[in-house]
Amino acid sequence: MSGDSTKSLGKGSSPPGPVPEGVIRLYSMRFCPFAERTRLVLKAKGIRHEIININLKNKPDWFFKKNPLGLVPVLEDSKGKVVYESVITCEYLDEAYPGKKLWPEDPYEKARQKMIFEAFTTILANKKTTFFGGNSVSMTDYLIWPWFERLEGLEITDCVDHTPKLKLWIAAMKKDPVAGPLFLNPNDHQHFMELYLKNSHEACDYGL
Ligand SMILES: N[C@@H](CCC(=O)N[C@@H](CS)C(=O)NCC(=O)O)C(=O)O
Repeated sequence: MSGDSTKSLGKGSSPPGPVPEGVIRLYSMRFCPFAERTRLVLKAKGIRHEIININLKNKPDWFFKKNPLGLVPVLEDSKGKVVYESVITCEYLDEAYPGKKLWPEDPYEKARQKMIFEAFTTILANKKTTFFGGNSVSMTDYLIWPWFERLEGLEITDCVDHTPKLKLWIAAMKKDPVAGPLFLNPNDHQHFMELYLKNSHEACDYGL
């Protein structure tokens, strides 16, 4: 019932039971770039988690109790604490869990990376390191990556033809041990989008 590639729960489904102790639950959707941010951070930090996919074209009524906005991603822990909004979920996981810190501890360095995140396209031209936060992958990279991952599926890779630094960053992200394995086949993205735009109830489960 839980996992990256499980069928989504839709209208009429029973709400899942309580979250087991020591595990955090993510309500997600396989093709959602916002939820992918949270999945990247969960994996990068090695946090024990389970995933429940939601059929966003046929949402279960109980899902609105988790997030009144009806959007994924949503985190829920065994005490019933719920966190939604992708950037907030990522920051929460980074702060609440041990392991590699994806935002720098130093307040100024953290502010600097957040400025990069807010204005990454302009800053990119002056970037001297492989990743946005320096020479190793960090939160900024994970927050931005899901949109670049979708360029192939959207057949708009030529939009980075004139930005060689961005192309190098894309190549480096594909090799990242966290982002690389989550890379979704561009054809799957395309078929998902076609179905999603038709409001098909099958969209979120494309390929399963
Ligand atoms: N600002 C939200 C956006 C999340 C979002 O738009 N998620 C989409 C899926 S990619 C969603 O849940 N859509 C369902 C809907 O619009 O009803 C965040 O950053 O978490």
